[in-house]
Amino acid sequence: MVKEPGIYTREEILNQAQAWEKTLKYWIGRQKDLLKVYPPVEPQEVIFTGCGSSHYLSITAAANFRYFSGKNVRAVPSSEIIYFPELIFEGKNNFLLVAISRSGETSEVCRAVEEVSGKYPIYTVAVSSYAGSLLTRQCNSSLIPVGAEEQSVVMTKSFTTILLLIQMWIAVRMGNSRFLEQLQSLPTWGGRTLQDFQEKIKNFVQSHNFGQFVFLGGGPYYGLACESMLKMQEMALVPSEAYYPLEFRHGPISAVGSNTLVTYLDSGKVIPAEEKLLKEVKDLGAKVIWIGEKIDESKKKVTDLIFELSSGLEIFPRTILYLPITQLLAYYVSLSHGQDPDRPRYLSSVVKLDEV
Ligand code: F1P
Repeated sequence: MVKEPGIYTREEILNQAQAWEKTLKYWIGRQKDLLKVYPPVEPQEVIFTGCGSSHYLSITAAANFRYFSGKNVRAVPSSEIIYFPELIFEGKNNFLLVAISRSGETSEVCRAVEEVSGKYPIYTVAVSSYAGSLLTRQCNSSLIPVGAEEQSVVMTKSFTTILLLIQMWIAVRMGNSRFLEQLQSLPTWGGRTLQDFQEKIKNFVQSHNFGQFVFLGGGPYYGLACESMLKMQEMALVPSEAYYPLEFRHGPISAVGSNTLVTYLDSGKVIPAEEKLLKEVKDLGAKVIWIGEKIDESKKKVTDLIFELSSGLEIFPRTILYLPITQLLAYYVSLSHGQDPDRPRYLSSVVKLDEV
């Protein structure tokens, strides 16, 4: 029987709130175990690492960890840890290295952990959809979500569910009950939103013909803008870029035209220069999608499609709600270009490189 294009990806996007629910339920009952996932000596610096989607996940996870812990935290792609460890670890003590990988088998992330483990004072935590994967065996401890395994090559529900588990870990570790409480309301909200938004995205994509995609997000949303860019590249095989919003004003705006779709992930901070930027790209002929908690009247005038989350959640706990929308956008663009979102060209679900 011929497989329907994109069937796995669609299921994984639409049912991701179930994995959020399972993960929350499992780990809420095991908070003592979450507390144990931490170095015996307080770390001086925290590094998040991964490749591809898991690198973009690291960027957002690092912003969360920084905000709630006040520590020095950064995200570094795993290949940089292998080839430039001196730029990251030299001259400092007691690192916490959080290595993220859906498969737990990607060459660079496993190699990065192996490379630096004996050499520097590092405590390692693996975050993977699969218990027993190579990465989980290499690290001092691990965090495994529930129901985040995927059949599709591209990461969708695994991204949001792993991020949610990391947020739970941060909330428990930092003793932030307000953050933990807000995270627990995500599954109810996620299911409803996806149903409401799916048709809207499909109709919008089917009534336009875009050739260039831009995702803008700042603060904790920058990693999400990057991940949205990657989804578009992987599923639809089209040019796609991500920027901190005002960075787009410094050059990339020159390439905007009537076939450009700009998706703006609004953090909720009042930033008049960003609103002006949206107006400028619209005046240049681009279409603008707005995603955020609640839109101001003035911003409505500079957007073509609005996704109001109305979650009642603060800037960090509502993070994962932005992603199903951009995942569905990439999914429908992929189908409209005659691609199979489940099977991106030249890509496998695990990248194994003999040379690293
Ligand atoms: C990372 C990754 C994904 C990409 C594709 C290939 O995998 O590069 O970002 O979408 O699936 O693998 P992992 O280390 O998270 O398993």
